[in-house]
Amino acid sequence: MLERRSCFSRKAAGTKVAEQLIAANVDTVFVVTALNHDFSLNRIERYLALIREAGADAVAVLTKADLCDDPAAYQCQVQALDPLLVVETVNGLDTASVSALQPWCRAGSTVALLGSSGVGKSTLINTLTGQTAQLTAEARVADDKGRHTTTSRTLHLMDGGGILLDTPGMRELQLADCETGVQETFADITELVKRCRYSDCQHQSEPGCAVIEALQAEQIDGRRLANYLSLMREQTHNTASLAEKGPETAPKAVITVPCKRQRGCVKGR
Ligand SMILES: Nc1nc2c(ncn2[C@@H]2O[C@H](COP(=O)(O)OP(=O)(O)OP(=O)(O)O)[C@@H](O)[C@H]2O)c(=O)[nH]1
Ligand SMILES: [Mg+2]
Ligand SMILES: [Zn+2]
Repeated sequence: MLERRSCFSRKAAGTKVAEQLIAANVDTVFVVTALNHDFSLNRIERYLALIREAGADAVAVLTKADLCDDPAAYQCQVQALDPLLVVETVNGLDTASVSALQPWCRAGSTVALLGSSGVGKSTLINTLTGQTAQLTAEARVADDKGRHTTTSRTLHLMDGGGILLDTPGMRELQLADCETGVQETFADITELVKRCRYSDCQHQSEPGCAVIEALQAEQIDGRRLANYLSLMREQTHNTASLAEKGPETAPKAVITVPCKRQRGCVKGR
């Protein structure tokens, strides 16, 4: 068995307290979002936190550009989350459009596609591999929600040697043990937090809170701050629940994960 370089997990869906592995040894994750009702900056930030924690690179892939009136406006909104994030806007059904994603799919690279049901993950796999191995199905007309067509994770080899991992659309992606990932995703807010007067500041109404000052000065966005606070609370809560459950019930496979971000660092999970 190969040593894991990167590892994705989430808190298992529902009320169950357990960590669920999603994928390992992934180099890049395409965060697939459709330019329709599915579009959510909060959800993209949630995925980015998970990916940064796992030590993989993220590419935001905005699909269904052909059905959207103003794809560039959405692209700007996603780019504003992080100036260094690669954001690609594509028509997943069109080979020329999807070729923008080829640089991440080189020989020896593994790319996982994550995103809600119906956003076009399997469609991208089919177009990138030039095959029709993956079943796809139309989303509901009323709200663009997918039909959970893909039900298992599968690997697909590209002619050039890249490997693509198709995954079922996730209904729920709860973060656990993801503090560093959240901090990296919200690097602007993390910098402000360091300047708060009290080290245990909750950024609600404390005096000398640099975060609230920045919000009032309109240097940070209210939506982004609310999502940061909510993801931090969620991951702290889930991490505590998993720890309470004890190591004997945790899946054996996730006990130690070598962390790619810092060579030689072994992150206990
Ligand atoms: N017009 C257009 N349709 C697309 C695009 N990408 C995907 N679709 C269509 O959207 C529907 C859903 O695509 P899928 O590839 O099945 O979505 P998925 O993300 O794999 O969904 P699950 O397997 O349920 O998680 C299909 O009818 C696709 O043909 C796109 O960029 N443009
Ligand atoms: Mg699918
Ligand atoms: Zn504060």
